[in-house]
Amino acid sequence: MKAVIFDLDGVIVDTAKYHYLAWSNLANELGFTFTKDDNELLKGVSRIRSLEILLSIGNVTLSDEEFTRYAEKKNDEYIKLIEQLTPNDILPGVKDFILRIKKEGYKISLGSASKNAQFILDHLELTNLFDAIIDGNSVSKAKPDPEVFIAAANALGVDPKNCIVFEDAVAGIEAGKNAGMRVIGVGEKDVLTQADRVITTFENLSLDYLEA
Ligand code: B16
Ligand code: MG
Repeated sequence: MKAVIFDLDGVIVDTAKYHYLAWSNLANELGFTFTKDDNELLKGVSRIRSLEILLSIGNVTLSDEEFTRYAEKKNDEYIKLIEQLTPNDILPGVKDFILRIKKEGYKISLGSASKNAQFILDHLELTNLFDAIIDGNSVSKAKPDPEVFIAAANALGVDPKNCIVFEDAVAGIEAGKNAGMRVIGVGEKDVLTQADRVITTFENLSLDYLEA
């Protein structure tokens, strides 16, 4: 049996702009500026680790209580923004690609760091297409640890070596390789150097590409 595991943010939909808006508002409140370049460091990274990185950029220390409160505040703002997501926000070619590989007998799973993955998939009306959904609520170790992808392979009952991962983040590509899977990067070749292959879009992506 063969399987394809999809990362969510940056692969199926791009909510990086909403994460950025919520994180930069938080930084402003704490008295520093958080730039778009800084935001690149948070892609594929868990919420808690993201806040740690943000605070180190601003040289800010918080008590545990404040830390939890700010993480919740950021998430509340992010959720308000992603409530507006609709199927029109699915990245070009993704849904068609999923439908084509399912027809070919591939099992499919989500492998995302986000605790909001289910909410996002529901808004995109994609939930029913997945045989398994593994997200930030089901795992404890963040990418580049392979836990999320191994859990996806286990949920599908597919050997990791027969799984192909689609990922947009450097940490996620490392996680896929650490899981013993083939990894296709979604984005720029010079950034995603550890991927077995890199694509820029799912539009007109041939299924032969998966077999090669
Ligand atoms: P949440 P992915 C990741 O999703 C995002 O890339 C990353 O920017 C975000 O911090 C992380 O989810 C956690 O998200 O706050 O919603 O739990 O790319 O792994 O699908
Ligand atoms: Mg991602």
